Amino acid sequence: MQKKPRSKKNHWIPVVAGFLKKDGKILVGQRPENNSLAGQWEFPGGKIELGESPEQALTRELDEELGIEAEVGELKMACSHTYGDVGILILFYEIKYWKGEPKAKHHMMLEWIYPEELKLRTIPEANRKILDRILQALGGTWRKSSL
Ligand code: DGT
Repeated sequence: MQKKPRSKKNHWIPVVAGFLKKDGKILVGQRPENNSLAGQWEFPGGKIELGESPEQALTRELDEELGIEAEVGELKMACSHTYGDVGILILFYEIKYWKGEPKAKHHMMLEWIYPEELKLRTIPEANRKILDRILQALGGTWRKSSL
């Protein structure tokens, strides 16, 4: 039987992102200009490259984007989303420990914000639609903000 040609549509890209916490706040970065979703606030991370495990990919991304040596913790949640023809599968990991101070090597700006503040920011649709779950995943030990 002849194999169907592979459609270029709906290919899926695996992405990893990290929840870095400090003093009840979470680290977010503003996506750079000349990039997809420019200006939107995201969790640091990026695409998994061929041959990498998700943990290796996130360790590399956090080094490239923030200049830190991170220990990738627990997988907190996963979600999928499609932007037009492209699908992304995002794995969100907790990052409890790292060496170095995060610097904006890739983002326009980095900010530590109370999780609730995510509601007021422009964030990727992939994250917006699961914001309740994200806030829940970030919950528990978080200090309540006044927002
Ligand atoms: P590159 O090398 O320019 O393709 O960039 P990478 O590998 O740093 O990856 P990036 O950040 O452009 O791709 C991640 C994709 O996942 C992008 O379509 C945006 C989407 N995304 C949705 N929510 C998030 C999030 O919270 N963090 C990150 N990093 N990406 C997110």
